[in-house]
Amino acid sequence: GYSSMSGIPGVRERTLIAVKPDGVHRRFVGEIMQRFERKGFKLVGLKMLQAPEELLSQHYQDLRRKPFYPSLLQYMTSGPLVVMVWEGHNVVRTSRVMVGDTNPAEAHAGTIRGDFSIHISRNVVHASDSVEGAQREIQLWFHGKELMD
Ligand code: IDP
Ligand code: MG
Repeated sequence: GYSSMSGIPGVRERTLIAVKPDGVHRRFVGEIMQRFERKGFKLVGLKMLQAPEELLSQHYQDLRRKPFYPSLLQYMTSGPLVVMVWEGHNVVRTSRVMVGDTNPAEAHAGTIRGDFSIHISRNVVHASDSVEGAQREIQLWFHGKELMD
């Protein structure tokens, strides 16, 4: 049965997906969640919040010296986020494929960014880019108790 899948290495992998303020404003929360559910991943954490700047500065710690960093923080604090943790086999890598290239102009049709965005500064969704990065981000955005087993 399905439960035996949890014995396969990597099957309990988790990633952080966030619908960014433009995605929430444009009513894409349901569409994005549906794509992950239909793909076969399991939702194990979910919250909606106005992100504190301090949290975002930790989330995007590697981008602090980029020229677009101030506008990125402005964008990410411009409205509420819907932050999720999804679990399943290879979820980190597969969700990056589902989300598409950072630059929507390069993102293929059929990906979230390819289908719903046109500019890198308003690219609708966040997805962790490595298993280690995902673990760091999940700890940043969720308490252990907020995640379902
Ligand atoms: P990712 O979201 O695909 O992982 P990162 O390089 O980690 O891409 O950048 C984080 C976010 O910063 C992007 O999703 C996008 O919102 C923003 N960003 C990245 N590069 C640029 C840029 O050149 N101009 C404006 N915003 C950018
Ligand atoms: Mg990134």
